[in-house]
Amino acid sequence: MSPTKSDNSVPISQLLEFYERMLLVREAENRLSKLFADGEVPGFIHLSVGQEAVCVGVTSALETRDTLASNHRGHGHALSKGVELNSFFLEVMGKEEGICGGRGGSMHVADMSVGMLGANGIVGAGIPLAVGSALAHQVQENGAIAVAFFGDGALAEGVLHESFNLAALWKLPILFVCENNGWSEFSPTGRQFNANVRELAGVFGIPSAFVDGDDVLAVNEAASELVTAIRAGEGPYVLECVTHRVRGHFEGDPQKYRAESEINSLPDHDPITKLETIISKRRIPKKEVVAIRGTIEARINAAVEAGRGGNAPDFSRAKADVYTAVEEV
Ligand SMILES: Cc1ncc(C[n+]2csc(CCOP(=O)(O)OP(=O)(O)O)c2C)c(N)n1
Ligand SMILES: [Mg+2]
Repeated sequence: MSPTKSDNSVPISQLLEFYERMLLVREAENRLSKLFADGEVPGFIHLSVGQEAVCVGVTSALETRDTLASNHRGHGHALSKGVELNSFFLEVMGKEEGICGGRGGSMHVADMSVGMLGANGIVGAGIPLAVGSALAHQVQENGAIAVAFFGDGALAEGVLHESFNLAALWKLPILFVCENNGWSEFSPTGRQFNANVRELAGVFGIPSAFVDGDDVLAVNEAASELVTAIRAGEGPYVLECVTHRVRGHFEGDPQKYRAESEINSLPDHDPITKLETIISKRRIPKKEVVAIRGTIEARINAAVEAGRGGNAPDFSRAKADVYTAVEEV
């Protein structure tokens, strides 16, 4: 992997676009946190606050035709892949008008029209879905690639090892993105996996790269390079992004297992603050940043109102979209 481009070589329009895209994820999740605390979101939610540079950096290197499979911490993956904001809020708030009819909620947001194959509550389970999607792209020769997002908690899952094997064996067009935030629920990574993801990839002959997952420019540069190689037919790659989970494992988690010093150091890693520093060094007028903040806030206010205005799913339709009629033979 070549060294990261200097901040000065990234066009201002691109910096502002990254900023807007990360802010959308951050503010959507901050609002969901409040809605959850107020009882307006059913089920559990897992926020990716602090990890926005990974989803935005990677998806900015993708096209709509590319597909993405996510995990339980998937709001950023969904929004940055292009799931429409109002439909997203309607879904997470459990409403019939949501993108999955309000039946999926936070951990099952999916939208095939933008290549979002779905969030997933089972650790590791999105990975083989992305492998299957990559196989479909290969068979159809459609030029698209698949991306699997997973956390360090998926590293010890057998399904990841099987997925690496098949992807390498069949030279599938897939990028495996490990969001390594050092925690798997309440356990540090080292307590449940005795290697690291790049060593594991190497065993299967899959090349890998490693980036600071709190630096959107570094993530995007690395992802763009790997996506180009994968699209050119080189087969799978692994991208490990080291990042930081700011909130608890789930909303409401008191995080007693985490050292105070670690919690206190989290603001130093904030990817949005880091980008703001770069933006201010480039002398971009502050009013441009303020305008972006205003636009995001207005969009989120509208999405929350849309979510509140939606209807609860009709229980009589609970089995809809689960079974399909089979023709008699
Ligand atoms: C197969 C399976 N085992 C255990 C769980 C319980 N569980 C939910 S999230 C999680 C930790 C996931 O950690 P990681 O993949 O690193 O993602 P992060 O929460 O750090 O984003 C666990 C063990 C589960 N959902 N599925
Ligand atoms: Mg983790």
